[in-house]
Amino acid sequence: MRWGAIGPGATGITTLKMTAGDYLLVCFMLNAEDVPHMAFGMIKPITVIESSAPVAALPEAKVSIDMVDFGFDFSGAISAGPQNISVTKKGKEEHEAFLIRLAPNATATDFVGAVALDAPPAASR
Ligand SMILES: [Cu+2]
Repeated sequence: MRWGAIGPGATGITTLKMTAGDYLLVCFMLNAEDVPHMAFGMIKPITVIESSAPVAALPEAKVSIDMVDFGFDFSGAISAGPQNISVTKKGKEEHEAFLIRLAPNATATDFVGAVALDAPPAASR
Protein backbone atom coordinates (compact mmCIF):
# COMPACT_ATOMS: atom_id res chain seq x y z
CA MET A 1 0.00 0.00 0.00
CA ARG A 2 1.27 3.44 -0.85
CA TRP A 3 0.15 6.64 0.80
CA GLY A 4 1.43 10.02 -0.11
CA ALA A 5 4.05 8.17 -2.10
CA ILE A 6 5.91 9.50 -5.09
CA GLY A 7 6.67 6.66 -7.47
CA PRO A 8 9.97 6.02 -9.23
CA GLY A 9 10.74 8.84 -11.66
CA ALA A 10 7.75 10.92 -10.53
CA THR A 11 7.87 14.39 -9.02
CA GLY A 12 5.65 15.82 -6.33
CA ILE A 13 5.35 19.55 -5.78
CA THR A 14 4.04 21.28 -2.72
CA THR A 15 3.99 24.91 -1.71
CA LEU A 16 4.27 25.60 1.98
CA LYS A 17 3.98 28.80 3.94
CA MET A 18 6.76 28.10 6.41
CA THR A 19 7.34 29.74 9.73
CA ALA A 20 10.76 29.77 11.34
CA GLY A 21 11.48 26.76 13.49
CA ASP A 22 12.79 23.23 13.55
CA TYR A 23 11.18 20.55 11.40
CA LEU A 24 11.74 16.94 10.42
CA LEU A 25 11.48 15.62 6.89
CA VAL A 26 10.38 12.00 7.31
CA CYS A 27 9.47 9.09 5.04
CA PHE A 28 6.86 6.87 6.69
CA MET A 29 6.75 4.40 3.78
CA LEU A 30 7.09 0.81 4.96
CA ASN A 31 9.37 -1.81 3.49
CA ALA A 32 8.30 -5.43 2.98
CA GLU A 33 8.91 -6.09 6.69
CA ASP A 34 6.73 -3.12 7.73
CA VAL A 35 9.74 -1.06 8.85
CA PRO A 36 9.38 2.64 8.02
CA HIS A 37 12.04 4.09 5.72
CA MET A 38 12.97 6.57 8.45
CA ALA A 39 14.63 3.64 10.25
CA PHE A 40 17.05 3.40 7.31
CA GLY A 41 17.95 7.09 7.29
CA MET A 42 15.04 8.85 5.63
CA ILE A 43 14.70 11.35 8.46
CA LYS A 44 16.31 14.78 8.23
CA PRO A 45 16.17 17.70 10.64
CA ILE A 46 15.54 21.04 8.93
CA THR A 47 15.78 24.50 10.44
CA VAL A 48 13.74 27.22 8.76
CA ILE A 49 15.42 30.53 9.53
CA GLU A 50 13.93 33.99 9.88
CA SER A 51 14.56 36.10 6.81
CA SER A 52 13.62 39.53 5.55
CA ALA A 53 14.33 38.52 1.94
CA PRO A 54 11.37 38.68 -0.43
CA VAL A 55 9.46 35.44 -0.69
CA ALA A 56 7.60 34.01 -3.65
CA ALA A 57 3.91 34.76 -3.88
CA LEU A 58 1.66 31.85 -3.10
CA PRO A 59 0.07 30.38 -6.21
CA GLU A 60 -3.59 31.11 -6.74
CA ALA A 61 -5.64 28.16 -5.56
CA LYS A 62 -8.72 27.13 -7.53
CA VAL A 63 -9.92 24.81 -4.77
CA SER A 64 -9.54 25.09 -1.03
CA ILE A 65 -9.79 22.38 1.56
CA ASP A 66 -10.52 23.21 5.18
CA MET A 67 -9.43 20.63 7.72
CA VAL A 68 -12.02 20.88 10.45
CA ASP A 69 -12.46 18.90 13.66
CA PHE A 70 -12.95 16.13 12.25
CA GLY A 71 -13.43 16.24 8.51
CA PHE A 72 -12.52 17.90 5.21
CA ASP A 73 -14.61 20.71 3.67
CA PHE A 74 -14.04 21.34 -0.07
CA SER A 75 -14.83 24.60 -1.84
CA GLY A 76 -15.50 22.77 -5.12
CA ALA A 77 -14.62 19.91 -7.40
CA ILE A 78 -11.00 19.16 -8.29
CA SER A 79 -10.28 18.93 -12.01
CA ALA A 80 -7.72 16.63 -13.62
CA GLY A 81 -4.35 18.20 -14.39
CA PRO A 82 -1.96 20.37 -12.40
CA GLN A 83 -3.80 22.02 -9.52
CA ASN A 84 -3.04 24.51 -6.80
CA ILE A 85 -5.09 23.52 -3.78
CA SER A 86 -4.90 25.48 -0.58
CA VAL A 87 -5.29 23.52 2.63
CA THR A 88 -6.18 25.36 5.80
CA LYS A 89 -6.43 23.89 9.25
CA LYS A 90 -9.53 25.09 11.01
CA GLY A 91 -10.69 24.01 14.41
CA LYS A 92 -8.62 23.33 17.49
CA GLU A 93 -6.93 20.00 16.70
CA GLU A 94 -3.77 19.49 14.61
CA HIS A 95 -4.39 17.45 11.47
CA GLU A 96 -2.55 16.03 8.50
CA ALA A 97 -3.76 15.05 5.06
CA PHE A 98 -2.57 12.38 2.68
CA LEU A 99 -3.97 12.13 -0.82
CA ILE A 100 -4.25 8.51 -1.87
CA ARG A 101 -5.12 7.39 -5.38
CA LEU A 102 -7.62 4.56 -5.18
CA ALA A 103 -7.23 1.49 -7.35
CA PRO A 104 -9.94 1.14 -10.02
CA ASN A 105 -13.30 0.25 -8.40
CA ALA A 106 -11.85 0.59 -4.88
CA THR A 107 -13.77 2.60 -2.27
CA ALA A 108 -12.96 4.47 0.93
CA THR A 109 -14.50 1.53 2.79
CA ASP A 110 -12.00 -0.80 1.09
CA PHE A 111 -9.15 1.46 2.19
CA VAL A 112 -10.33 1.67 5.80
CA GLY A 113 -10.69 -2.12 5.88
CA ALA A 114 -7.18 -2.57 4.46
CA VAL A 115 -5.50 -0.35 7.04
CA ALA A 116 -7.64 -1.71 9.92
CA LEU A 117 -8.07 1.59 11.72
CA ASP A 118 -8.05 1.07 15.44
CA ALA A 119 -9.26 3.66 17.89
CA PRO A 120 -6.34 5.00 19.93
CA PRO A 121 -6.35 4.30 23.66
CA ALA A 122 -8.42 6.86 25.54
CA ALA A 123 -5.32 8.02 27.45
CA SER A 124 -3.60 9.19 24.25
CA ARG A 125 -6.47 11.32 22.98
CU1 LIG B 1 11.08 6.21 1.84
